[in-house]
Amino acid sequence: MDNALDVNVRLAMYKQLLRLRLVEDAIARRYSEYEMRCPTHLCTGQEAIPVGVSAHLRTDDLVFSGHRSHGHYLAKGGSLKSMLAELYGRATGCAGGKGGSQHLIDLSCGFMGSAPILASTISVGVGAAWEIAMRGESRVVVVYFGDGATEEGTFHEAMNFASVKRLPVVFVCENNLYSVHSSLDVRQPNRPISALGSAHAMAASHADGNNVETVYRMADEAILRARVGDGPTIMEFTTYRWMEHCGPNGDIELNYRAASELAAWKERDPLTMYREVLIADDLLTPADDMALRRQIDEEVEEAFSFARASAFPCASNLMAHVYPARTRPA
Ligand SMILES: Cc1ncc(C[n+]2csc(CCOP(=O)(O)OP(=O)(O)O)c2C)c(N)n1
Repeated sequence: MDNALDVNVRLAMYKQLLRLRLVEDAIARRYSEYEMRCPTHLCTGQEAIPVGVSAHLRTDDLVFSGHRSHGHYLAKGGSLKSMLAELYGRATGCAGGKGGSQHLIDLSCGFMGSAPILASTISVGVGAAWEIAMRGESRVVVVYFGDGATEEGTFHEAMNFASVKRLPVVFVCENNLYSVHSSLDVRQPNRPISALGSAHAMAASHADGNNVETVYRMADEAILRARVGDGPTIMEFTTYRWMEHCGPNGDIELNYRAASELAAWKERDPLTMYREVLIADDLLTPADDMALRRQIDEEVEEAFSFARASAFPCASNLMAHVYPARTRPA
């Protein structure tokens, strides 16, 4: 291939894909022990999007997300130990054990927060981009959300404002075709979601979200555009969630989606497809792959041990970080 990506980038993206998959699989296995007590939305099957996007982000770039945020946090450089401790509700968690899976936040790596109120973080991300623009900085904001979030009014207000002010923000829609148990066809007319970005006069593109190199190339352009002050972009990636909407199980028995549809998407597994490409290109051997898996499994085990050995937050800290300290006028 003429314009093949750098070997180190490709291998790093494969490692990150594998890591996100093994983390989600391990959470699914451990969830039934009832020690993680927060609602948990796994991103299994959707990993290529945060991996391809984050490959272009600096630590001081900012990321906002919603309820399905594990991949977004880890790919941005978040600590696996802090994330798992958060899921276990421990004081060492990235939100001090008070947020759980849906409220990850870690300013040290530029992960500004996730919140499950659909689309709520889109407008907050646009606000952060406005500050960056006013300061004349070259930092970029990425906001991740699902197809369901585009049905909220705040999404449209945020898109309009970002466009009119030419803000350094990249909107990343992970279109996995479902909002809980409702398919896209019963919720939206037949048009690409990215067309909503075109209607707001911003750069807009739509592509396969299971091909990590496609995501990488599209994100490269969009993030550069934001960084040099050429305004916002919306990127819509089609993908598929393998697990139930919320929780560690499958949900095919609920009959809102066909087993054959899930099977067809599993044939297009972003991880397996990329492994095959790298093996065909002589960049990875099955033995390298096994060694990588062992290394990640060890990291995951260590992070679970850390989380489970950590203390719960003190009751006296309950109200800390809830509201800013009140200052009364004299
Ligand atoms: C304002 C608001 N309305 C409804 C909900 C309930 N809800 C939680 S997740 C979800 C579906 C989200 O679908 P999507 O945005 O496509 O993300 P996905 O779960 O597919 O990743 C809904 C409707 C909510 N959290 N917030």
